[in-house]
Amino acid sequence: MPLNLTQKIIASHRISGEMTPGSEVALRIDQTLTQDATGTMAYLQFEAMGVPRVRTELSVSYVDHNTLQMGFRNPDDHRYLRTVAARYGVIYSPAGTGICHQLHLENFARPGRTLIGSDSHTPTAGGVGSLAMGAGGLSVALAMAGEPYTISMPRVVRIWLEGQLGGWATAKDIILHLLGELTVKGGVGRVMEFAGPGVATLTVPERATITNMGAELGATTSIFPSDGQTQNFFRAMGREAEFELLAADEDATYDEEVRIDLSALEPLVAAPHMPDVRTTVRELAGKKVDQAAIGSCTNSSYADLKTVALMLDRQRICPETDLLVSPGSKQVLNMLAAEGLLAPMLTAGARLLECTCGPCIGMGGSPVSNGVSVRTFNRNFEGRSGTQDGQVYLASPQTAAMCALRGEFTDPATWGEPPAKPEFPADVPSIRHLFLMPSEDGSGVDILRGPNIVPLEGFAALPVRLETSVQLKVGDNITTDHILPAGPQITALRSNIPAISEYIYSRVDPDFVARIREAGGGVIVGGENYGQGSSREHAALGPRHLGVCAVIVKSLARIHRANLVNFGILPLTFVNPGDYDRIDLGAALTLPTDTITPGGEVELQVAGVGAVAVRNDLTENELAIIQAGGLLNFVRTQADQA
Ligand code: MIC
Ligand code: SF4
Repeated sequence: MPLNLTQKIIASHRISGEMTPGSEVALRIDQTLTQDATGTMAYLQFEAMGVPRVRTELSVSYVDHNTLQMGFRNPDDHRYLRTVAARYGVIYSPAGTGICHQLHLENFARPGRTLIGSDSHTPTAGGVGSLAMGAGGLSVALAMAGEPYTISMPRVVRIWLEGQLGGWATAKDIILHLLGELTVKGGVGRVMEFAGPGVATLTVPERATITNMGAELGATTSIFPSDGQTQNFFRAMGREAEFELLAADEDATYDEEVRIDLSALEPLVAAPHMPDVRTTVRELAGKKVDQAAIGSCTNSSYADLKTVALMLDRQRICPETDLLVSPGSKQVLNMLAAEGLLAPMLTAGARLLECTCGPCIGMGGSPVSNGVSVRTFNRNFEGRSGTQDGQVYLASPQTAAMCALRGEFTDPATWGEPPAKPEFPADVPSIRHLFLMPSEDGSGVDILRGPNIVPLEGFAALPVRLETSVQLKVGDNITTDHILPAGPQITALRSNIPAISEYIYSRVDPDFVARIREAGGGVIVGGENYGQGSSREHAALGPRHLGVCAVIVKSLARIHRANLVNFGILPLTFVNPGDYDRIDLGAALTLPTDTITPGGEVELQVAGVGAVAVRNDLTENELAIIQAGGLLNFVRTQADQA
């Protein structure tokens, strides 16, 4: 049977399960990646598994999020990550080397391999034909221990690209267009597989911009074939031996199709506060811009920044506009330096930041009060920039650079000729020597922990009957940034669950933590696409620590749903979405958990309302995990039984 690209990789890694959409499939995982903000938990969990060494082909630990080092916490975490990596056979990328997804693409991602990463933008590696998925830290820890990763077999959407980008339209505009068409939940349960004659016109860094931001569609992942463009990229990265051709079979079939005519695209923007609020740059002409920020795992490649440098050459940015530039990796930075491309940016007035996530999660670089910030990033959730009333617009590097030059959005018709698309120089400087490669035997390595690293707590099994109450009611599209805000103070507590739990929902309802403590636990009621965004399992661990036993919502985002299961929280959905309106904050409810069956319906009894039907989409295994009080308990019990 002819297979599409997604099915090919799944078929070659499938340990169990059927390839029919919605069935549970367990996959062998070749590669894993972690970053520091989620990695400390992932390695603490890995340690708890008692496995002597990682069992993957390749595992990398990147430090790119928590690099501000205001006090001992982050540096202590980095030291822990460095030593735990050396002990268990993980490659370590020190702070400042680059952003995990950019580095992984440049150095390790391979066509046809499976990759899971404790970061939602892991699909970036789909730009070279990897089947790369974001996951919670515990799922990544299990994959490092050699366990399969289970997904619900996605529907495969063929994104058929025709024509060629023209004028100032860029790869970023392709994904902003798609987000406008499909919305932030349009990709849930789906893989976006790119095909068609337009594919060959896009370079790997352009493809990676698209697969990166496919995460904002809620997609399981996004993937491009591996072709001549991919080969050029591997050659430039000095790893042509790792290249292989990979494409869908000629007559492959797909579950859905979306067609995009690249020639019809123009520069686009996602307006505050969701990546799918699509509008054109043209329509915003005249809007004052206080800040432009160029970088993040979406748009920090050599080609992106060289284009910006060429646009800024011999110009002066608007004195009222702040311009921040963060290269994606030291390789990018070195290439810019070698070609004399930093001077034009700096002389024009840009501020050069470290090769890290930086302003993307509010680690510095926050805009002024109520300020308009045009960012080349992938998320513009309210408050994520660190300025609660900041107005963040997502756009291409070209659009952001032009906004910095002019101090406002302007019609691209007035921008003149765009610079030619940059090609890699003949000699791309390698930075691979900066990675700390683990030695064959790490058993003698001392793992060093600071006081901020608090060992994992144990969680109790699910009681057979829950007598509880609604402790929070929220609306649609709640992001993990709503559940657990980012920023330097809070993110520094990622390895300390009791401390970070104090911030759960702090920006949505500052009384939530005190209220649920007082009540001794409770449930959260929410709307559509609950938990979209980040893979941070702290958004499940924190609520679990506070006694959240179930979330009852209209629909759930994939990674957050998996994290809820991993930590023993019941993810339930309303059978009749209208029931959402009947349940109020504070309502007492009972849930007979012993009557829950995989994929079945049960009735909650809600005081003052009566019976409310809820369903679950849990597999037998997932239900057993929740009943055990979470995946770690479940795995331990299984190991004891074996
Ligand atoms: C993000 O972009 O939101 C993050 C910060 O990279 C998260 C991971 C985290 O919260 O540590 C993600 O995308 O998964
Ligand atoms: Fe880092 Fe931002 Fe990318 Fe998340 S989205 S990995 S914070 S650069």
